Amino acid sequence: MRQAIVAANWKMNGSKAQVAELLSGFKSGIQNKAAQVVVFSPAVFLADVQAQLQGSTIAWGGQNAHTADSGAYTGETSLGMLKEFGCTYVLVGHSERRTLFGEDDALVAAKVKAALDAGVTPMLCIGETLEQREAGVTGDVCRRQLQAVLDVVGVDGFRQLVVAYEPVWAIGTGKTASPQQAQDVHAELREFLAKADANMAEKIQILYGGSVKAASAAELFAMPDIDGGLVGGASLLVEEFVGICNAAA
Ligand code: G2H
Repeated sequence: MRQAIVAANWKMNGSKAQVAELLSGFKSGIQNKAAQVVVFSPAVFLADVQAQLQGSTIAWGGQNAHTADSGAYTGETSLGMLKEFGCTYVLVGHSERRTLFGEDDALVAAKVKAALDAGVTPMLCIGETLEQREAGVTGDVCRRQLQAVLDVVGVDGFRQLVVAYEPVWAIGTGKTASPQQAQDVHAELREFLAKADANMAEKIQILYGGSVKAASAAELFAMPDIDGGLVGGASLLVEEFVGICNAAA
């Protein structure tokens, strides 16, 4: 039995006041004790997040981290810094990082390894573009993205990470993959991972991301291979995100 995870990815949104309002709403509204809730905050708000979530059941993390411990990397954040602010998770390989910031499979794999070495759980994001889906290569693209990480961190690494399948065409577009479309890919990914290790594949949490809303969450989460969600836009609205969290089994 895999524990559901529902994660908020605030992306580059929010203010100190909004962070306080969202977190207070999450803390009072989320009734679901079965799911692990995680908040991915912009780095500058992590001190606020830590102060407000410490002692609660909600975990938090950074949206990105550098592979190096420290050094001349202007604008970057290290895993040690994230840990100092209580982060237990880090997002790696989000499609916005891959597309807008040129992160390729090799860098994503290096970041996953650095996170594992630092004892921070990576949430590894993968997914195909619309062009790739229409060309019928969704499975190939996702398998390639997983294999690149598997080559570096191996089965043992995969025992300690979470995968988020986020079809790029569904991100922030309002187009959600249908529960069956998402389930088909999740099942395919688990099958692929089972070739490396059946036990790891059975246990690994694979979340769905891409315009998840309170109204669509229950149906998505009811699918056998969908273990929760990574939520962007709807995580900036208390009622929506609380509804999504409470829909997770
Ligand atoms: C996908 C998702 C969160 P949204 O990027 O990672 O965002 O729910 O806005 O599509």
